[in-house]
Amino acid sequence: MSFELSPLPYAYDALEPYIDEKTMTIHHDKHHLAYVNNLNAAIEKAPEISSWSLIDLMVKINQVPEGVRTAVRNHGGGTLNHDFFWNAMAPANSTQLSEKLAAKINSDFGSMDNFKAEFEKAAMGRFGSGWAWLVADKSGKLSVVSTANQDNPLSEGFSPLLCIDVWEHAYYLKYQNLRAEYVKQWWNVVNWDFVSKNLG
Ligand code: MN3
Repeated sequence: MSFELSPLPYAYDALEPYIDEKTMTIHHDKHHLAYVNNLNAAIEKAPEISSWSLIDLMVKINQVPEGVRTAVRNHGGGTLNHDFFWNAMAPANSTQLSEKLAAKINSDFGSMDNFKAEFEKAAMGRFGSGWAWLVADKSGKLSVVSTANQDNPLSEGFSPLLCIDVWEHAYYLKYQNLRAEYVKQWWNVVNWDFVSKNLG
């Protein structure tokens, strides 16, 4: 079995003006595709994991054969993280937070503003390349974490609800060095239906 590049769930220009068409095109068609291809190349060398799902690969990363573990971590993470990221965005003002998620954010962060501030801090505080995430732990409690490179919180026992890619390739064409501005504008295209669904 080999993994395939999932199509974007909307048009390349659907997130304009917050995320531009050129960034989305290169990000999906070049960067995401490279992760998928490199993951498949790694798995070809380790047939014992050829039936594992992307989620299995991330949850059980420490059981992946050592010879391909770093490649699977980087490119399996890159494949899954981008699938998740595309689905975590939607055209501006087209989705809505569920009452259940709104209540959960209030109870675990104090308020929506506190949650957003904490999430932005994680996105800004990630030095170099990586991600910021809203996650649930095994007890269901929500928190914000950041991961380096293409690591996924599934490998740390968390369930992801939302993520933002803070690699420069996610924003540099439009925002250049202004990561804070990208993060601030990105809230306009968060897919709250998706985040609410991930709460379960
Ligand atoms: Mn990326």
